[in-house]
Amino acid sequence: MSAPYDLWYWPSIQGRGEFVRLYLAALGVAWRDRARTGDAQDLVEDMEAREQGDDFAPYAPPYLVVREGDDEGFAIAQVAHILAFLTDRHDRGTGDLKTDLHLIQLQLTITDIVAEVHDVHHPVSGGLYYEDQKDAAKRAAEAFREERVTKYFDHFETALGKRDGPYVLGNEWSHFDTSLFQLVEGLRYAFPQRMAAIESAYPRIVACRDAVAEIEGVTRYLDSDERIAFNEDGIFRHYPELDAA
Ligand SMILES: N[C@@H](CCC(=O)N[C@@H](CS)C(=O)NCC(=O)O)C(=O)O
Repeated sequence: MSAPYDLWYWPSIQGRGEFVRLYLAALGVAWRDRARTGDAQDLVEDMEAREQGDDFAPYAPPYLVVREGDDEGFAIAQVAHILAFLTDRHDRGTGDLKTDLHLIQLQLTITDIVAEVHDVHHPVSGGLYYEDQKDAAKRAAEAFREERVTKYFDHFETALGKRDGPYVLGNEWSHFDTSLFQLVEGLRYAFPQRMAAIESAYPRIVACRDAVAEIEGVTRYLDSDERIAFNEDGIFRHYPELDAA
């Protein structure tokens, strides 16, 4: 299958790039993972070249580059923005602008919780090692476990209840659903005790996660070598000292 897109993201983690990979997989669209076929230095050099170029450049990965057609060379960053771009290009919009905007609103709320998950293990600064901010991380983890994750989950559970499910739009999956899948997977990895304690209160979220896993392209991707494992360099990290029921 020819690959109409280049995805640029750090090669050794799922990270934020995974939200884009899962949506591309669901769409049945191939991509080249450029820093995996090369290495992280290629990504650094590509970003530097774009920063010096004429176009507005990505601040940080992930970003997607169109490889063919009228838009060849166009580069777009920010997960929620990339997913909205792909939705338009691959005719996955609902045909109703307000609904499409509400889906992006939900996607941006996933961006928010993903940033909070990252800040649990890096509460002082992303520029410091976890080992240098462990005490603050413990406090951040407790607040995340006790208050934040349930507040976000209540919101997503309610959104999923607006239609019949299993997806937020009903029978048709969207970028919100593939990202919710990744959020649940990541949180199960990072906070297994907490997730085991709360999941039964969120049947629609779990049903949506299960339905996404059955989307043909997603199933194929999850079974492939391209889906690398979660690890402690990524956003969803399992530090046992940060988890509790
Ligand atoms: N809001 C952006 C965040 C992008 C981002 O923070 N990327 C991380 C990797 S997951 C990065 O390399 N950040 C470098 C930095 O913030 O200096 C998105 O959703 O794409």
